Amino acid sequence: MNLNRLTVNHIRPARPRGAVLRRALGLFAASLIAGSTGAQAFPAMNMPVGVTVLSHDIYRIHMEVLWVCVAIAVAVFGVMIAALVRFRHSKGAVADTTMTHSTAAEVTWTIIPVVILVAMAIPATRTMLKIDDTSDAGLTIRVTGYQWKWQYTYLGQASGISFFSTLSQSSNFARQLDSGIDPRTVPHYLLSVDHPLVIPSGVKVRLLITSADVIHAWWVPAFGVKRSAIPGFVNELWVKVLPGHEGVYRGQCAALCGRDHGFMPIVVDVKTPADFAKWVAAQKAALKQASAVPVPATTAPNEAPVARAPVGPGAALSRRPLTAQILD
Ligand SMILES: [Cu+2]
Repeated sequence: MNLNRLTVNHIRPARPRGAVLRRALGLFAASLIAGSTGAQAFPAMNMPVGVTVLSHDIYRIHMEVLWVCVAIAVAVFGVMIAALVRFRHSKGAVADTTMTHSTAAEVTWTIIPVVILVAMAIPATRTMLKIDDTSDAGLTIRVTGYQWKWQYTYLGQASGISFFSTLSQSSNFARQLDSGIDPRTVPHYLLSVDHPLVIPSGVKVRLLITSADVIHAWWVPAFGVKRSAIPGFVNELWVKVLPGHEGVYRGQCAALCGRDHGFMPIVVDVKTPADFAKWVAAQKAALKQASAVPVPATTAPNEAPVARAPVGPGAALSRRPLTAQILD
């Protein structure tokens, strides 16, 4: 057998240089087009910035770490691709099978990652300490989770205001089996409540989170924070919505807490400090009026601290004002 002939017959004919270059340029152009589409879609794919001091801090760290990852990827893949191209077999490269150890290489690939990790850990630790620092709060509110609703009790300057926040009637009716109501016609389906939590913007609001039955979790994505509500424990959380971001923000219980876990949304109405002061005054006036009358009359949603009864099957049996329930 003529080995030389066999070898020659199995070698693929070399592609002309021009064809390879054209193909590489085509791939590069395609990646640029994909890149520009990706850049347009990036804000939608990326983590939301949120509206609080903490959410902005968290977003900043997220972006810093992302760019560190991009730089690492570019460096590692760049070296890898360069090595693949430069030392390819077709160019006659021969693998070095003698090198089994390099102290210099090991020191380098240990020190560089350590420096990168420490550089990322410093701002991350600073932000984590800031997240846990609930001192100097301008307003404190106790948040208690129940199966399946939230109770908000204001302390300090707004003390006396306390109400339950339960799934809105429109969502509750639509979610019943065979209700005949198309959920798509219900505004903010399963994300609306009768009495939202009301807080001022530009003020550090401390939330004391606990539970009266099982473990729940208070979570509003736009605030960048989440805390477990655990019976017998008080977890702290703080929120400072940046001025100019007043509005309604929605969240959900983030702990699987039982049958109606999906039906205890969180809605926060962020008002300017002036509007918040007006709201507090209105609530206190309503409280004063309610204390003068033995049985409080039902008032408009969002206006009076009269809680709704629990939501869910059997709710009709206990659909009475909060005051009446406490007196029972
Ligand atoms: Cu829950």
